[in-house]
Amino acid sequence: MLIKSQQDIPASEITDEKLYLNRREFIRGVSSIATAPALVGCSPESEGSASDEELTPYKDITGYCNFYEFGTGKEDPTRYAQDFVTKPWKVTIDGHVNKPGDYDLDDLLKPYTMEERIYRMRCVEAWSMVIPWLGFPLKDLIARVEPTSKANYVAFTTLFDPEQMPGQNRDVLDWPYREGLRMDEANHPLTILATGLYGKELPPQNGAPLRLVVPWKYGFKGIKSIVRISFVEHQPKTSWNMMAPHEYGFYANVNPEVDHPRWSQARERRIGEFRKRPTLPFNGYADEVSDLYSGMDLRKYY
Ligand SMILES: Nc1nc2c(c(=O)[nH]1)N[C@H]1C(S)=C(S)[C@@H](COP(=O)(O)O)O[C@H]1N2
Ligand SMILES: [Mo]
Repeated sequence: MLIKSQQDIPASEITDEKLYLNRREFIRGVSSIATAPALVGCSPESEGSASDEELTPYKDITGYCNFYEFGTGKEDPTRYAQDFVTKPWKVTIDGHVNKPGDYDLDDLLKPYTMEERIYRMRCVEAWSMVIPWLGFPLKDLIARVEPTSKANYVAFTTLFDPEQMPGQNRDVLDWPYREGLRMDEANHPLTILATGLYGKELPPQNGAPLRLVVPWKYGFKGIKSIVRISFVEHQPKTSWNMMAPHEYGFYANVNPEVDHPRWSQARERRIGEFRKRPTLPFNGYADEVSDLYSGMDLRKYY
């Protein structure tokens, strides 16, 4: 089996954006396109209902970002994150696990081939995109580090380095950025740790070298540039919830019926489209994830 680290993906294996954008080719031309590891249909991209939707162009995904460590404007991260150092990168695993430690990112990626890392997912906030991520299921990492029965939640922390991340010198959020998931959410196969998009390494503005993607939740759950993953007993604090608890809950499941206090969440603008479209419950992933919340009042647990 061919095993490659993130660092040494040869240019010949990096799939061309045009190829990704052409969905018909995606479905039909499989065997004729030698340089397309993207065409294997075994990852959740083929299960999730995003599989037949047009992909958002690379320049929009990488040019319109939220990453307050590099400024609060949507174009700031693209401008100011370019020199962010992402290699080498270690992730500290701690808390209630049998195998805590500092794990090297390259080592975490070793089990997967390029094609195994492709996930095509919808991501939504007030705007939405369809993104061909590269990543691997968080549940694989969880299995590897062996959480104990006390681990009810997973807490994530972004790097704290105000010299490299000038936004951390300002009080816009309580740094470092923090996020969390309940253990069953973290173990869901649609929850991934992303390391790239469009067959390329993640650009710094999108959270290089390692960020969370939970496609049925609002964008702010997708914490970027993760340096610590902690297995904890109690529900961890999360950045936007600490900042504005009435506006941003811990769960943050996409829910068109629960408005943000300052705006409706019933419709979204797909980047590249003019007319807004209705937002779907759980961002269209209800069949896959709604069981996680059976019996919960989703107005209370927003
Ligand atoms: N560390 C960190 N992670 C973060 C943010 C941030 O400011 N800092 N912003 C969040 C928000 S509000 C959104 S909408 C998404 C945006 O991801 P994208 O820029 O890759 O589309 O990242 C999330 N992850
Ligand atoms: Mo956001």
